[in-house]
Amino acid sequence: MATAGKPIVCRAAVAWEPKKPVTIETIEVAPPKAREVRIKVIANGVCHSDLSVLDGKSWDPRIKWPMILGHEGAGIVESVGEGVTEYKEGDHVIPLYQPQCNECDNCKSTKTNICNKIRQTIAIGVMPDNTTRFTCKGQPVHHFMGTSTFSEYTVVADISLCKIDPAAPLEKVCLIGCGISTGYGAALNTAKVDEGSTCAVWGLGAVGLATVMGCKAAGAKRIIAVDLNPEKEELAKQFGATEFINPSDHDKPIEAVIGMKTMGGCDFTFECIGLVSTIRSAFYSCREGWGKTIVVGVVPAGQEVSISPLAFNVGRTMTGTVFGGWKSKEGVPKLVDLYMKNELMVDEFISKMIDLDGVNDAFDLLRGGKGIRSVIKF
Ligand code: PAD
Ligand code: ZN
Repeated sequence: MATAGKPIVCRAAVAWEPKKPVTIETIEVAPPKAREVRIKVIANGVCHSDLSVLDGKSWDPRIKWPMILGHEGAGIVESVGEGVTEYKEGDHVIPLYQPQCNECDNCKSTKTNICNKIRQTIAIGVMPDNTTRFTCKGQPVHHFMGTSTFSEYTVVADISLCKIDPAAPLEKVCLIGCGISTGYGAALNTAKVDEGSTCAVWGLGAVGLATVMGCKAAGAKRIIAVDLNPEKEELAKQFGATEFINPSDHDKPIEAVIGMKTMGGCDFTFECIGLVSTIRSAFYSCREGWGKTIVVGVVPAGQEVSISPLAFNVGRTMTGTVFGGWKSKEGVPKLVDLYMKNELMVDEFISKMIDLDGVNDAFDLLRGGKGIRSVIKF
C-alpha cells in the first residue's frame, strides 16, 4: 500500500472538551509502531459509553482530552507495524476495546475476559508506548478505549483487534464490536440464564435489547422489559420480551410492580442504563434464594448504590460485566459467523445510517433514549 510507513491525513470527530459537541477535523494519523495495526475504518456504531464520556460522565477520571471517541467499529487493515504476524493489509477486522493478549493472568483464567496487559495506557488515552498516533492542528490527540473509531483511520494494538469473515457486511457487524456482544453475553456468559427462568431488563437501547435477545436464546420463559420510552415496547417484543413496563405508568417503585407480577421477584435482572437508581431497583426485583442481578450499564465515576446487606443474606447476588464476558479475540469472530448463518440478529439493531458529520445528531438521539443504533458509514 502506497500509504504504508507514512502519516495519513484524514477526517475524524474530535472531542476537545467535556460537554461540548465533537467537531469534524482534518487530522494526521501516524504509521503503526511495533505490534500495532493501522485500520481504514469503514463503519462505526454510536454507543452510550461514547456519549457518557462526552457528557462528562466518564467511568474513569483519568481520561485525557482532546480525544477521538468511538469503540464500535469495523474496518480493513491498511498497514501493520513491526512484529505483527497475525494481520496483513486487506484483512477485515473489528477493533476490540477489551483486548485479549492470552499472556496475562486474567487472559489465562477462564473466570474473566478482562485483559490486564495494556489496561493502564488505554485508560489514559495513549498507545502502549505512552504516545498517541493522532495529531490535529499541531496538537496530540488522545485515543479512547484503545480503539478511537470515529476516524477514517485509526491505530490499535494488535491485541485489541480480531480478524473476521471478509464476506460479513462491515456496516452491520461493527455492532458486534460492542452493544450486541455486551448484552447477548451478559445473558449467556455472565448470568448464564437458565431455561424457563424469569428475567427483567432495564433500558432498551442496543445493549438492553441484545440482553433481551440473549435471555430468549437461553430459553427464558418470561422477559420483562423496562423503559421510559413507550416506543420501546414494540421493539422489545421483536427481540423476545414477553412484557413491558413503563415506570411512568406506575406510582409504585418498579421493584414492587415486578414483585407483584412475578409473585416474589425474578431469577435474573439486568441493568442496561447506567443509573444507580435503576441498579438498586433491578437488585430488589430479583427473588430471594437465588435471584441474580447483572450490572451492564456503566455509572459515572464516584457514584455508589445503597443496598441493605440483609438483601444479600437471603441469597441475592449481584455482579457485572464488561463486553458480555466474551474473550474478545475468540468471541467476536464467532458472533460474526453466527450472524452470517442467520443465527444472530444484527440488522434489526440499526435504526439509522449516517455519515461522520451526523455524529452529534446521533448523540442527541441517545440522550433522548430514541432509536437503537445510529451507524456512521465512512
Ligand atoms: P441507550 O442510550 O441506547 O439506551 C438506554 C435506554 O435506557 C433508552 O432506551 C432509554 O429510554 C432508557 N432509559 C433511560 N433512563 C431510564 C430510566 N430511568 N428507566 C428506564 N429506562 C430508562 O444506551 P446503550 O444501550 O448504548 O448503553 C446502555 C448502557 O450500557 C450505558 O450505560 C452504556 O455505557 C453501557 C454499556 N456497557 C458496556 C459494558 O461492557 N458493560 C458496553 C456497552 C455499553
Ligand atoms: Zn459500547
